[in-house]
Amino acid sequence: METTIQQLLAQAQVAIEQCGSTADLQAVESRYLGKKGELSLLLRQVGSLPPEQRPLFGQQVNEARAVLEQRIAEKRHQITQQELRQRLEQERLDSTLPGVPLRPARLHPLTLTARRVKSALMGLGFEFVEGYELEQFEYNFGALNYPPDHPAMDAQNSFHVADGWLMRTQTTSIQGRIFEQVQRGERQLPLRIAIIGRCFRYENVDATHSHTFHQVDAFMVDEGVSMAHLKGTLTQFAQIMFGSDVRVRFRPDFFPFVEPGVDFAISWKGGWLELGGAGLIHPNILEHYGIDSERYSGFAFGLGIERIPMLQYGVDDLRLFLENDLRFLAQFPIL
Ligand code: FA5
Repeated sequence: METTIQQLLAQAQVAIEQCGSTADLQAVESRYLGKKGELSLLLRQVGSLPPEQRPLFGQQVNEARAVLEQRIAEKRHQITQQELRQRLEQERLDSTLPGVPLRPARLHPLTLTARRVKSALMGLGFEFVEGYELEQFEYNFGALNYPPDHPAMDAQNSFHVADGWLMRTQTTSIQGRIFEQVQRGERQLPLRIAIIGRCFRYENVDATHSHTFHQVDAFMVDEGVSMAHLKGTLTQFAQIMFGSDVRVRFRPDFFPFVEPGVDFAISWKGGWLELGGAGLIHPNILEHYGIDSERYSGFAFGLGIERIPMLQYGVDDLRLFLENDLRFLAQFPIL
């Protein structure tokens, strides 16, 4: 019997030694030490021994079990260490690989321009307000003294969205909303209001026209406001934006909401460059909102934002500002 125990022990130790994984070891453990394992079977034979041999036999089997348990524990520790080393080796991160370069973030040139325009006009005392891109026909045209079916509206072909609603074609559409606030007593005269925002026109896209573009509009209403104030303000504005030696030129033009109406240009590289439209707010509009046009008058001007960086950076196609090609955008200063 003793030899059987010794044989079994030797056999089990060889099996343990040969294990290459924790799964192998698990199998060997249950084969020798499990409830129905070899050692348990051996122990069951105790009944067939003469009584005086039984205690010794039991003791030997238990000793063998203790030896195997210890051996298995050692082997398990050895295998898990080995498996861990293997995984660490396989999953090793190669920190010498070059990373993906990060571009420094920068603002879009139109955003930069809009911020400059805003700070220039705020410096001249204008308050900035927000308007609506989806606007009522009434504010975009009607409130601005366009007679019904007047051809001036054709110059601003519109995206009509629903009956009475369109995508605003000009930021001048804010005027009626502000005058209503005056009428309701929510705002007091005098006014110095400005707005920057997207405008939309249904027109053929080319190097200087897009279906979507940006405008800035500014207007002032007070006692005794004249073309002199308009010219002074526009000259100051143009000098802040383009340089202190820039001059402003007016030429007669027609917009239903101003009288007189002009287009204005700035002196640029020996010539004149047209920037936008302007004039004195039509008395009809002031009267329509209950503002006494004998006592109060106002000026208004509006221009396209895209024009400004086009001039400044010598960009000859406005579409480049709207396509978001990083090769183009990355050429502008970060701030
Ligand atoms: C107006 O929109 C008037 N609201 C301007 C105004 C305001 C006049 C206040 C008088 C008093 P106009 O349609 O000319 O006017 O447009 C003004 C500027 O917007 C143009 O000079 C141009 O710079 C820009 N603009 C107009 N249409 C487009 C377009 N399709 N794409 C890009 N810029 C445009």
